Amino acid sequence: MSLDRVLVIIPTYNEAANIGPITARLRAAVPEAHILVVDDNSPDGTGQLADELAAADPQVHVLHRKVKDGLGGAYLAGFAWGLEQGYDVLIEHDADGSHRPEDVPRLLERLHTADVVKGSRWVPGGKVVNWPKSRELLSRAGNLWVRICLGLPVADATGGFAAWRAGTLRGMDLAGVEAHGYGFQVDLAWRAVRNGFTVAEVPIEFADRQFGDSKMSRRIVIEAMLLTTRWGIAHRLGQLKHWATSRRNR
Ligand SMILES: Nc1nc2c(ncn2[C@@H]2O[C@H](COP(=O)(O)OP(=O)(O)O)[C@@H](O)[C@H]2O)c(=O)[nH]1
Ligand SMILES: [Mg+2]
Repeated sequence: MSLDRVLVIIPTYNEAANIGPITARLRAAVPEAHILVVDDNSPDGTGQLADELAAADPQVHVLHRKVKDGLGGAYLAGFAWGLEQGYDVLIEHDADGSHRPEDVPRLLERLHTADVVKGSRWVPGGKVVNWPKSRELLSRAGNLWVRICLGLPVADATGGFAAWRAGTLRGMDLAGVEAHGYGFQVDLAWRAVRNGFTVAEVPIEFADRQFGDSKMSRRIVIEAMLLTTRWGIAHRLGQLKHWATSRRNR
């Protein structure tokens, strides 16, 4: 299967200081890739800046959404657009510089022998730079909870840097995705694993944003925790039922 046609999707909400530099870095790091900015009508004019970038470069595209509707919704809209356009690979990439465009070629290389590749802060070689200790703790605790609930073989399930084969996304019922925030990343990884796809991780260096504000909120964290817990209870009950049935039939 060809992995030649690559689309990097960048969700944006108030990233006016970041969208130009990140687009330029991506174009330099992966010249063959196309870029899709999915902007939720940012009050700071990010959408207009993206339009200007697109007007100057046929490999840059923009999807405008009317209202801020979460990172999950933005990615689902971007995936739908990219799959319809026939891209082979769809990449999730933040606008704020936390993900390094220069790491994209390593994700793409690894994708030759995996169904999805996540950039991971929590595998050997991965690291975070300048991140507040509180954010690091939250990420580590969140990933531990994901592991306890779901037993996912993924160290950084909440991370938002990933390369998906189009066929993987097509094979995991995206219409059923429930989460909007970080839970969205867990939802996707969990869906991929349940559908029998192999999830690989490559180490990345994750740096805190220099410009603009994080959109993380208490609501996003609580959503992720509640959803993971609910999926975990269903998953563990299923395992218990399976174990009881196989014992009875022994
Ligand atoms: N379109 C869209 N993008 C969003 C939304 N929320 C966050 N983003 C983008 O998603 C990426 C990650 O968000 P960020 O605030 O950096 O989260 P953090 O890195 O966890 O603090 C950035 O590119 C944001 O601009 C949203 O509601 N809509
Ligand atoms: Mg960020």
